[in-house]
Amino acid sequence: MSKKKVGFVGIVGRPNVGKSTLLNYLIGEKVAITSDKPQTTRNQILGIRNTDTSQIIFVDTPGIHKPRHALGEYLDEQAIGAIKGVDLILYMVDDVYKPAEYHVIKHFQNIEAKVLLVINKIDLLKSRSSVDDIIVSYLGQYDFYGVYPISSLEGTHIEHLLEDVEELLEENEVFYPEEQTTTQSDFTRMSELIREKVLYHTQEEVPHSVAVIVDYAEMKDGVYNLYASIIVERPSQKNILIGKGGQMIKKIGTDARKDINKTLGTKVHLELWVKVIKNWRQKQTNLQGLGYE
Ligand SMILES: Nc1nc2c(ncn2[C@@H]2O[C@H](COP(=O)(O)OP(=O)(O)OP(=O)(O)O)[C@@H](O)[C@H]2O)c(=O)[nH]1
Ligand SMILES: [Mg+2]
Repeated sequence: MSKKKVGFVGIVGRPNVGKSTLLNYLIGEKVAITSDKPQTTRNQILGIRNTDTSQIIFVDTPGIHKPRHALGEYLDEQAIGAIKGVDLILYMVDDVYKPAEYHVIKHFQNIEAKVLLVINKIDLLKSRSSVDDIIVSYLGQYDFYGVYPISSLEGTHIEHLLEDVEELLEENEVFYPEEQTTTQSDFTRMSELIREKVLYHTQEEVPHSVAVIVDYAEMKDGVYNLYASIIVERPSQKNILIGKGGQMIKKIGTDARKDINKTLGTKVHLELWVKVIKNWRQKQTNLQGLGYE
């Protein structure tokens, strides 16, 4: 097997800066779900990008924040674990330096991997000077290898970032078959797509209180039958998710089915149940079995 530039590249930063949007752009498909609400990503998600000259494994991570419950602690552990385990780090921000960024930057001490500062969402900035303001605000915070203003949504300046990433990786045998784009199981991907629709359709505490598990799936007469549970923390949240006359759960199901159909390339029949596990996010023991272990 021929050697290529190969390595693991972590995408880390505060919640909602656009890490998963970048991952999806780099891989060319929806590997990770995204939303306008913070703490969307809950596990490390590997996206594999193959080119003629490289195999780069991007590791998307949960946004680093101050945890308020066992799930929050789990999220930070996932992100910090990635910082310690990768060959290169993309540290993503979308605004000028604020003290909360220190909770990310402090984990860059005593690591060997180079850290590239990626300034995302430049499509939202009004003028060139605001990028400069962001760059200046990060001066002295850490010895970054380079600074890369990009837009993950529009794909702006990402080629330049990729050139430098490839340059910095070492030659090696590839880790994964070239057609593989992620290491997530189909069940995980499908439950995540369902959770994405919950995030899209609900507000305030509800999106954060939701976990999704696939209970059962089978292929029958060319149709993929999928049975999944949406777990919430309180009966009132269950009522919101079901909605008046079942309207909300129907909307979530219809949207999820379309995405799952696109991912699997087969007809899908989806049935959703809503269940309450009281305050599941608070307890370590409840996280296990819901995909967070
Ligand atoms: N305008 C604009 N919006 C963006 C860009 N990148 C991401 N977004 C939006 O920012 C929001 C957050 O994006 P995500 O990719 O889910 O952010 P994240 O950093 O993965 O968030 P967590 O998983 O919660 O840590 C979504 O509404 C995205 O559409 C960008 O370059 N420009
Ligand atoms: Mg994310």
